[in-house]
Amino acid sequence: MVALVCCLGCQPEQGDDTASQGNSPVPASSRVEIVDGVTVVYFTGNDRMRFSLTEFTVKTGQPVRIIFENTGEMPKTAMGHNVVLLKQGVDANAYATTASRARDTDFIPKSEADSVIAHTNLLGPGEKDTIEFIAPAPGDYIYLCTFPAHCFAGMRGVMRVE
Ligand SMILES: [Cu+2]
Repeated sequence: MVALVCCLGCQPEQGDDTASQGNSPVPASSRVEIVDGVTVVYFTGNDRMRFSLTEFTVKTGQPVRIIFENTGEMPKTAMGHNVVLLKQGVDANAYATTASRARDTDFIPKSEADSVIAHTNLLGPGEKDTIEFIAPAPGDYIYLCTFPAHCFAGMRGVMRVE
């Protein structure tokens, strides 16, 4: 699911560290914008095990599209990244621990499928994936990378639903 974005005007520019939007709280390497009623969220992960966006806000009941890109250079087997958005109340640390053992399924444990709202594929350098879902009930929802140890190194964020 990589090809949905090009026709909607939401494709981020390359080398977009210069694309700062003044006082916007969203870092330059990330975007949160509404396109045709869809909240489009773009952010990246890198070799330093960081998401470029660790908090964003959406409106309940509205469609959300997350476009996630691995902008690192290290091989996927050493530094793969994904985005897993958890349901409310799920223990992110426990989920991450279970997920770290699920190498056969790219660190998405089938046994914990009920804990997940949506997730991207595990991405190697330069890869991008898109997920879409309807924003759930108001509240805070954790997203994390489930590659072993990445969540604990800080590769996580919060989606706030209003
Ligand atoms: Cu990661």
